[in-house]
Amino acid sequence: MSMEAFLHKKRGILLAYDQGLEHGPTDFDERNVDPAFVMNLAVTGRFNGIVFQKGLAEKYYDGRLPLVLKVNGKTNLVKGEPLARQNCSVQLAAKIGAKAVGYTIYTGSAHESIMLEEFGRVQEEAHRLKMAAIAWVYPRGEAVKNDTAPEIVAYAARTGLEVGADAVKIKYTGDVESFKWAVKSAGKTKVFMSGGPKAPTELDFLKQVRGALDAGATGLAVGRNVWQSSDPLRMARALRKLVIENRSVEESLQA
Ligand code: FBP
Repeated sequence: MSMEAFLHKKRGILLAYDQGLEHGPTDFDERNVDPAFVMNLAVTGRFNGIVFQKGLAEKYYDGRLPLVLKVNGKTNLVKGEPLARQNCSVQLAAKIGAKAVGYTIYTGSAHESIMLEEFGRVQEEAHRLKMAAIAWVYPRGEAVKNDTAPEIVAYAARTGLEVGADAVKIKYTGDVESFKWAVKSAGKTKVFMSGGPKAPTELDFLKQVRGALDAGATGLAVGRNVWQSSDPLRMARALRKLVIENRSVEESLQA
């Protein structure tokens, strides 16, 4: 399946907003705790897609931009080897109007086989229903010492290709050269950089994104660095210039 619905000029920026489940409301403030605020931001900020869990999709998604429905997830209250099981059917995702399903696989976890098996079923069902399947591949658990080490990130990227993901969401390694190898390892599976916690400055974050793009990434899926910004629309504009219009970091920062 193609990621076409989420791309403009072959690039895409997804606004991720599943952190309420993954981290809890501690990520939020008075404004961005409201899913309606983020839904509007996704539209006015001209994102190429929004990522919701089922509950938010059912209550707040209004069809104004393409939806990625995340069909598994977990809280951060459970410690130990991570496992996130499916919590929404692919059929329901289709009914809500999603153009893709998202699923996190924690490779390296003692439970990775459960997620690999489940993703296999989710991917087949998604393709049967003409939706893309996006894998968040996050190496994690006791066996993974450094989840941004170049060989670990490249392994995550390759895992996305091997398991049939149309796009794989991975962390940035920190430099263009090593991320190039990750993108190459992903083959025809499109690479989206994962945003991560809010960077110290906008400049820092945009430099990371520029690096990922220069290495061949298709785009990014970002949450906190946008909706935790004091001016989320300004950040959205800068990201569009950088990612979609392929401008430099400096040009993108000029509002
Ligand atoms: P951010 O840009 O806020 O990091 O969002 C990307 C994302 O993958 C979310 O989809 C997800 O909720 C979160 O990161 C997972 O974060 P963690 O690394 O703590 O598991």
